[in-house]
Amino acid sequence: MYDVSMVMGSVSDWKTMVKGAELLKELQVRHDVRVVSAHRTPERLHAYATALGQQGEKVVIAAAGGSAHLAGMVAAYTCLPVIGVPMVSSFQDGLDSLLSMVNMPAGVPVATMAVGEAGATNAALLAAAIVALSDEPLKQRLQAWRQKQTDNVALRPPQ
Ligand code: RP5
Repeated sequence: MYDVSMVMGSVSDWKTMVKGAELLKELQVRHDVRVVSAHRTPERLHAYATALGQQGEKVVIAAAGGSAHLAGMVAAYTCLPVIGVPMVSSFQDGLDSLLSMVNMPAGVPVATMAVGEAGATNAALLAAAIVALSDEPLKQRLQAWRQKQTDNVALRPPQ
């Protein structure tokens, strides 16, 4: 059983998404990681998206770059919250990924994060926050993580 399903369009996205996966692990969020390409493996996409929820998944994190259709296509199949992470691409540092992913038609939502590693990190935190709505121990772990982050911000730069 998993609370979060992470899916990415290519193995090449893993170098970015591993940041989010590591954070989910640190927060002890049960998660699964898959590679599904909207264009190269359309049948795998259909099988993956229509099975969502069967393993207890509550949230999906979907990462893709370029045309970045994966998150939107997953969202087309499921009413679970879908958090999209646009990948850095060879064109304008991933601005194409961001604009494609964020520009969903009304009626099929994707919560799109920042491009790249910041997006991967925030997707994990947002997914954890959604799961924590019905998981008090996770809520406390998330609050502790945020407090530690706050405590680690130096008052001044090193001299
Ligand atoms: C997208 O195309 C993937 O999500 C990846 O970000 C990008 C490039 O994929 P590869 O050519 O590296 O497999 O579908």
